Amino acid sequence: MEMTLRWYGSRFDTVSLKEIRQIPGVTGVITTLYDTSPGEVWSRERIRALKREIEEAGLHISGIESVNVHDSIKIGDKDRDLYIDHYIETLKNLGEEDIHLVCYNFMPVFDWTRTELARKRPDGSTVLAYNQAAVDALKPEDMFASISKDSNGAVLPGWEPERMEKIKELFEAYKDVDEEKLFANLKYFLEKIMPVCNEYDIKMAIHPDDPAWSVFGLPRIIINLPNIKRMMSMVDDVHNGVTFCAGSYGTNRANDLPLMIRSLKGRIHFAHVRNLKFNSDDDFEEAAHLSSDGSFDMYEIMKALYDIGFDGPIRPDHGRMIWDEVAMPGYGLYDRALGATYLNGLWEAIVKANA
Ligand SMILES: [Mn+2]
Repeated sequence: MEMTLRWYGSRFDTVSLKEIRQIPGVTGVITTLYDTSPGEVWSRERIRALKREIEEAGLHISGIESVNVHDSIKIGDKDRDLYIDHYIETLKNLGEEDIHLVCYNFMPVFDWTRTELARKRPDGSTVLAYNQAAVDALKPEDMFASISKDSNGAVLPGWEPERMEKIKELFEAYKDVDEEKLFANLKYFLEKIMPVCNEYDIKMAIHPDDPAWSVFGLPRIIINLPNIKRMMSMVDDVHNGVTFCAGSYGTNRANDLPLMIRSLKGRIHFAHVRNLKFNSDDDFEEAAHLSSDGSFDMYEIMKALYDIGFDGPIRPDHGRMIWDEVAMPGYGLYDRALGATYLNGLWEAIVKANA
């Protein structure tokens, strides 16, 4: 595996490449062109400039998170072929620049959903949290307003204000899209992009829905092992794989994370590893990466990745806000650096114990 950190680009991220370069064991970044909209073609010039900036800092691009999928593709409306063509063009340009991993998601309307961005934990750190009763009490159009006040001024991925302004229209556009339709639209998309993925050896790694169940009555399909297996078998190509996000699949306590990892051997192209602390089945908060701070056994998760021979990029995921850092919620430097170091320590111990 290669340890990486997510980076939103110098215009958007409070963390610098220099700081990332100084986290022991972190050699790559997972990045994006954060100011592009879903459906826009990424130019080779911009990809090359991003690549150069990262390489000049002594790092490299380990993958893209994300190239977002336009709503027309998820809805399956009349414009989808146009946006799929744009997506293919972007993949081609990434491939030409020697980039071979793309994370994306297929969640309708909302990206990840949380009800609090700064819940205080006993140690005084603040974390993202989710409470089902709080979601049930909200209208979807109020969701954005309810969390944006805690965003430290950052634009949250998937929660861009211009997108949220159109939320009622988006709900209307998705009204006939059920789980079966969403699966069919995902299949259509994957079949169209697989040729370019094969040509340039680009591994597509779908990110799970977070939380891993339906929110506001919208269909959610990338939520558990049977659904992932269905997704992989409906377009059976090694380039059609997954981002194994422990914190997202782990929101549903019925998901056995190490077992899922072992069942997905060869198709996990990217891993997000983080911990959650459950207060009940319907209320969880993001914890430090350390096993004892949350509800997951992080050793077992890393051991499962080791056992399947995982050799892709891995990254610590959302961190707590600690030491008075002000950053995009979940994406400060300090706690993610601690997370990377802890995960590297687990990995070293596993490698040596199995030598
Ligand atoms: Mn994730």
